Parts: sequence; C-alpha cells; structure tokens
Amino acid sequence: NKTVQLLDDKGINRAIIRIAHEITEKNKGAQDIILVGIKTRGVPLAKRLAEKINSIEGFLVPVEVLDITLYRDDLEIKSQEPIVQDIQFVNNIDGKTVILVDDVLYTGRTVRAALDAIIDIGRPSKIQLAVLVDRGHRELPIRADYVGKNVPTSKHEIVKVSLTEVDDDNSVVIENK
Ligand code: 3GP
Ligand code: 5GP
Ligand code: MG
Repeated sequence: NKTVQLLDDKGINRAIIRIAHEITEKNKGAQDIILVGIKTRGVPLAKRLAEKINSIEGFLVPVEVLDITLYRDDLEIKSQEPIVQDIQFVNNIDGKTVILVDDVLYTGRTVRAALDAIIDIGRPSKIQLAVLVDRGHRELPIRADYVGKNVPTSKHEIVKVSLTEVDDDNSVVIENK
C-alpha cells in the first residue's frame, strides 16, 4: 500500500500562484471574476487563489461556495449522479466570469452538476474551471481551463489532497484504494 507524493506545501503554493497569473492574463484582470469553490477542498483553494489574485491585481474577487454531494459508500463512486445541495450565492453572477474551483477533476460529473446549478441561478458571461489535480478518466466532454498538475492515475488509485484549512498539512499524494 505505497503512497507517492505529487506536491508538497511549496509545490501547491507555486501551482496556485501560476494559476492566479493565468486567470488574470486570460481574463485581462480580475474585475468581473467570481470564484466558486466546490466543497470541501475547492473552497480553501478558491480563497487562496483570491488572495494571490489580490496580490497581483490589487482587487479581491468574491468567493462563493457550492456544496455538491456524491452518493457513494466508502470511496467508490456509485452510479448515482452528484447533486448540488444548496446554492446561496451572495453575489449576482449575471454578466460575470464564474470560475469553478475544485481539488480533483475525475469523471467530470461533479462539474456538470455545478454547471447546471449555476446556469439555473443566473446568466454568467462565461464559466471556467480551475483544478489542483486532473487525474483523467473523464466520462463527459469537460476539461479544465487551469490545472495545477496533470496526474495519470489508475481507477484503483485515489489522489489524497490535504490543505491546512481542513487537514494537518499541505500535500497531494497518490494512494492505492
Ligand atoms: P473534497 O470534498 O475536499 O473534494 O468526496 C469527498 C472527499 O473524498 C473528497 O474531498 C476527496 O478528498 C475524497 N475522495 C478521495 N477519492 C475520492 C473519489 O474517488 N471520489 C470522491 N467522490 N471523493 C474522493
Ligand atoms: P468527478 O465528479 O470529476 O468524478 O470527481 C470530482 C470530485 O470527486 C472532486 O471534487 C473530488 O472531491 C472527488 N474525487 C474524485 N476522485 C478523487 C480523487 O482521486 N481524490 C480526491 N481527493 N477527490 C476525488
Ligand atoms: Mg473536490
């Protein structure tokens, strides 16, 4: 049952700094951006990105939270789809550039649920996706605009993302299920 480290504290920080630069470059600043963190670990990632964007642009973009739950026992994703729990944004997203932020992109079904929920509550001018890790195995035509690290995985592996806001350290490791 071996584990392999993909990113340490510094590696995660560098990836977030790079993505913050990519976001401001692609969107020519930060004025119209709203970051949407997908619970759980997408939320601290979105907040870290907002801080980095602020230090680049001198503008603090809003961070909203989306709670999406997968029906599953242990860590096996079952055939059910992910569902959005509640969507209570503080900010109006009409005309804004919404950037979804999640820790791991896998089948794409969580992102699909997020897209549905967001399109349901408003009319953003565009929606982009930022993830810390893309582990492959997409089951839908969904891709990330910003990727911390592409990690080829087998379906028997899981990517363990730890962030100090919720865990003991900052790290990304591959584990066998
Ligand atoms: P997250 O909510 O921070 O993304 O899905 C709940 C948690 O279980 C996730 O945390 C994630 O870290 C962890 N997890 C690890 N492997 C898997 C997996 O294959 N599928 C899902 N849904 N979650 C996983
Ligand atoms: P998808 O819907 O793309 O299959 O999976 C995305 C969501 O499932 C992510 O938000 C994440 O919580 C979870 N997930 C899927 N695979 C992994 C994984 O290997 N590691 C972690 N940490 N989360 C995963
Ligand atoms: Mg996640």
